[in-house]
Amino acid sequence: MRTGDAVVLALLAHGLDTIYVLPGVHNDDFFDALARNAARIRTVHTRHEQGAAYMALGAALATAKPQAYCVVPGPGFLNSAAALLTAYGMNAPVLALIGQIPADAIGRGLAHLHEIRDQAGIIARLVDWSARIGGPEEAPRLVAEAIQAMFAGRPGPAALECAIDVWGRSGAVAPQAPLPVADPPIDDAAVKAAAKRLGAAKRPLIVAGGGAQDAAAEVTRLAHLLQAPVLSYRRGRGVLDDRDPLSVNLPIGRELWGEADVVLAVGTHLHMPLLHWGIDDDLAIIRVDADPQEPARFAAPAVALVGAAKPILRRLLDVVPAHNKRRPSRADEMRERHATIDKRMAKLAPQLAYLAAIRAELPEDGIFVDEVTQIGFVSRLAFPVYRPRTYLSPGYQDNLGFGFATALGVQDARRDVPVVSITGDGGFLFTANELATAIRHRIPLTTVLFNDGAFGNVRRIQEERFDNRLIASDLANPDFVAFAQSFGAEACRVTGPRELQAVLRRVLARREGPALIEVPVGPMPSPWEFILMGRVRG
Ligand SMILES: Cc1ncc(C[n+]2csc(CCOP(=O)(O)OP(=O)(O)O)c2C)c(N)n1
Ligand SMILES: [Mg+2]
Repeated sequence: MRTGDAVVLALLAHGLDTIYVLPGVHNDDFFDALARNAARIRTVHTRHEQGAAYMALGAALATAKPQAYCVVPGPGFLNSAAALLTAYGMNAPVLALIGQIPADAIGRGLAHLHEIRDQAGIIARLVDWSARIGGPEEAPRLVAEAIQAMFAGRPGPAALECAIDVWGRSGAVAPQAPLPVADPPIDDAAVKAAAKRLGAAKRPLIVAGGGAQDAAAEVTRLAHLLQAPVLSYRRGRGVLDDRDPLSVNLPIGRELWGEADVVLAVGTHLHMPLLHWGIDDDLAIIRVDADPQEPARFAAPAVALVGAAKPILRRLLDVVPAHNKRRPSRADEMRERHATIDKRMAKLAPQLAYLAAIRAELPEDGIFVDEVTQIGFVSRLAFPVYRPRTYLSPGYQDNLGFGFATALGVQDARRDVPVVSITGDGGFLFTANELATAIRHRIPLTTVLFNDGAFGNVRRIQEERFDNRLIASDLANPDFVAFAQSFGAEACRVTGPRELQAVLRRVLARREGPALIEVPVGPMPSPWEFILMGRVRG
């Protein structure tokens, strides 16, 4: 069997049924294997490697399953790098298959097509696990090890290189079953210590991050048992249903952080609380994290529990009741806190009205894909999310251009539910070329583009902090409706939230192909006072 076929079979053996790609001569033999296996693995080709990698990222986020992309070496790999970096930051199981120059020329500087110095070294800085496939006999094991590594400890991307002359090489191939991923043993003494602290806590708070997405039921039960509010911001949204009064946003979470005696942090860097809000000796922090390095990175926690959140929280749920007392409901208190913050946040009315229009039409299991835009920033604080994995935000990379292409991957992998991508005029043109991909592969994504003719966020900062000295923040835009229509997409322009809602209703009911709704907007009120907030303790 040839190396390319061995890799395809190994992907199939791990449940992958789609690969996001941009072809080129280095990978021709692999693509021929994809062609000969087209009945079993779907090949989705994009118009830029960035798009392929973001689509794999979106598919991985939407499904919680491994997803793969394949690109040529050098420029192709570098074009995909922003998305690969984001996959790392989001702990997403993305497998990068990256071509290489002829095997015996690697590292010799002979000016081969797409040659790049130390590609393996660059890759190794971007992912935690990478290797080069040396021949067909190695392929099944390396794919299995890559995918095992993607789920072991802190999940994340992995990469495999393969040289141009290796993809087509033949050899004996033995099939390899997926390798198990063992959860680390749960530290029972630490569970007991955590349960005691939580049970005795007067003002407990739970902070849920992206690592809590697969433990929604457990977080919800703990929250109710402890009457502990659950703070989520970007990647933790949807872990607790926002219709539950215990679900709180960043400004309320900060108030509660200032008052808390015990915090249970699940699958989160705790970046905002630890770095901005402060800690002191009156606050005991319990960390649950898949990454053994994470809990003590900033300051040693009172208790650290290392492993996937779900089994650890299950064990905690077994033990907490013995140490807990019956607690009066905090629902009324939380409703009051919500009401107070909502009154302050009413100054964000323009963003809130558009978000309400989208929420009204996006079904409960529909998926909202965030982007670095005025509407996006407010969505993180105020877009109601009802289920895990239905609100996808780029996390700490917060990279412009994430939204549209990632959402295409989400909608491609979850064709059963509607997906809405929001974007600014700035972010959209990072990957707008992928409208061609959406048409070619009939991906029925709905995109709402808020056009203020500017890198609006940058522009407002220049107005407010730099005495209105505007630089590099105004944009010359195409006619977005004509632009989208020229690809064959459905497109229209709406004025105001009511019209947006009406059009969304029609578009989401049909979902035959990609649709773009342009919303011309003016400058929007700043959300930053609700995001970057000062110390409350320590
Ligand atoms: C990859 C990347 N480059 C640059 C930035 C800096 N940046 C943050 S917001 C922004 C402007 C966004 O403009 P637009 O998409 O139109 O959204 P708006 O703020 O106008 O709503 C820029 C350039 C970034 N976050 N990521
Ligand atoms: Mg803009």
